[in-house]
Amino acid sequence: MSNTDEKKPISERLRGLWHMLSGYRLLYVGALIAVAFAAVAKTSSFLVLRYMIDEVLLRDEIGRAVLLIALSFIGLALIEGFFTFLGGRLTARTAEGITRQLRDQLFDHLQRLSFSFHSKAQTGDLIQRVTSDVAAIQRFFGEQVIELGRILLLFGINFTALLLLNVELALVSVIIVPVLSIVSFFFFRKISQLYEQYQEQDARLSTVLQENLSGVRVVKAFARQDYEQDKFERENHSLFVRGRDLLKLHAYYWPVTDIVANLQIIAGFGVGALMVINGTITVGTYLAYAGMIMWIIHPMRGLGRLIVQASTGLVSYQRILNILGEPQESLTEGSVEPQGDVRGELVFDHAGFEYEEGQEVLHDISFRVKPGQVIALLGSTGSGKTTLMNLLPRFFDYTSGRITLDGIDLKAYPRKYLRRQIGIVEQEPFLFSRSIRENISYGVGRDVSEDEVIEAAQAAAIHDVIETFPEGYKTVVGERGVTLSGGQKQRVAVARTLLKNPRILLLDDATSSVDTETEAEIRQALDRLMEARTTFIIAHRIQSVMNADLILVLDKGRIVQRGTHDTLVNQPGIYQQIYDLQARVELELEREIAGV
Ligand code: DUT
Ligand code: MG
Repeated sequence: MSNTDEKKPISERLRGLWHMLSGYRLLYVGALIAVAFAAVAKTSSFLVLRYMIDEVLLRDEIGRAVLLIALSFIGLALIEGFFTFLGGRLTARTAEGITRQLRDQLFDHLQRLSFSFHSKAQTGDLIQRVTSDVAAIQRFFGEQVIELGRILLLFGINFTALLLLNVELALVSVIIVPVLSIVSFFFFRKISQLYEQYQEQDARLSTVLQENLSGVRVVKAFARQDYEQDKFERENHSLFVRGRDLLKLHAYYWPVTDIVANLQIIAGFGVGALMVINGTITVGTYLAYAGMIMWIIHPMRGLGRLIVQASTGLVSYQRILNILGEPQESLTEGSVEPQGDVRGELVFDHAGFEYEEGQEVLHDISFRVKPGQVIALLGSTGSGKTTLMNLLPRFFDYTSGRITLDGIDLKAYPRKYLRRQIGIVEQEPFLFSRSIRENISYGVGRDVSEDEVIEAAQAAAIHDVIETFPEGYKTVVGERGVTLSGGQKQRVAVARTLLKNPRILLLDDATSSVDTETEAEIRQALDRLMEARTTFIIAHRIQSVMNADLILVLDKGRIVQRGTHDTLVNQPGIYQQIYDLQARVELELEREIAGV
């Protein structure tokens, strides 16, 4: 995702974060107000303290006043406690709410990103952004911002109160603030940087883990556990180093600021004591000042700490923003508003396609398909068969020439409409860890009855297999349920497509992982499926393609031969070679079986 990892200036990120609060702003402002009340209550208790000492104790007017003062102390403590509690509740509500909102938004966005984004993005990295980066945002709003508000308020209120008591004292007690600010700023920049590296490394580790788990069969098959373990340990160690560096920096920061802050407090106490001796201030003022200076300096120390912590939130926000900034592919946009179903007439007119600019993988593809015809694509691996098919549902858009469907440019159709009209049985079908029934009825877009599901499964020659499972159609696939073989998965995928009943059918090697006998069964199902539908079929066995209306032989992204089986067999070229090869193998097999 490095291509999009540009950085927005901090002011813009802050504005973005403010925007993120939408829907919760009132609640959040309420939280801040509550925190302000709590801070005012705290400062007031220092003023009550001063009043008590100067006006009551020193003047021997005890009695009723003491009771009042005691009551006001208790009252202020209660008020502070209540508002602190209220502030906490409101903050938690906001933080939970916006992180839920953010996670939804991210998931939604990820669902709508293009094929090309997902084929390049690393799953582990994406998962990390939806989980750990969102958690950092949650801390940002749930703890850091509110704490920041509290600290600023405490500072502002106490400083104002001090100014009212004695201007000189007030100024003395903030003399250190510029120094603390500079130190904090320096650490803030450094820590942001380190944290960013930490998060990147964390993402790398997730990717290694995720890839390793997804590819666990390959790892085992090649006995590469040691290699993978080394790789993981290397990345893990690197994460450790970064985490350690981060902590080290924190470890420098705290003592430095602690020392500076404590010096300030001692100096403040000293100056205040001198003023009492000189008679500039009263003892009550001094005691109130002693309490308040704590609430001026501690916030300043905390401020640095918080700004540093909040910088992690800003980094995470940037990482999330980079995903949200990826263009979505519109599902509904299109210059035509098609009604009903397509007929399925396709024209490729010198069409070409490139995944990366300047590297064309399909060149000059021209052919016509009438509605209901069957087109077979044949060619060696990497020749562009899947790529050609992927142009039809607009997983990718062709980059040169033209493709029309029913006479209208393919790019004019909304993707959602096209994808409803087109059914795909993929090369490696994916099943969700849900029940078989749900997998078959996935994406049909309407309620389907049990009978329909069974009918589709029967047609796809998988019904009998499902019946043998302990819970039949309710059996959950994968992880906690049964594991299906490659061929069984393909047949479930065929059933799913049958049920969807699309006008155009794309079969990408739909029978690659089944034996010849099952293939014959599936082919019957497919033949039924192909009736009256425009069908593209990719297959490696001549038998699967020989009945096609048009066979296209691809080589390195070009059509090198075209025609029906009868013409192609009699033409020197790739098709004839494949045919000869397969016919010979079959003949030999027959001979062997016959025992000749
Ligand atoms: N290619 C990419 N990016 C992709 C997919 C494929 O650059 O996301 C390249 C790889 C290959 C060419 O495009 O050089 C055609 O790939 P395709 O998957 O279309 O080949 P195929 O004919 O379907 O091969 P196979 O029979 O192995 O499925
Ligand atoms: Mg392919």
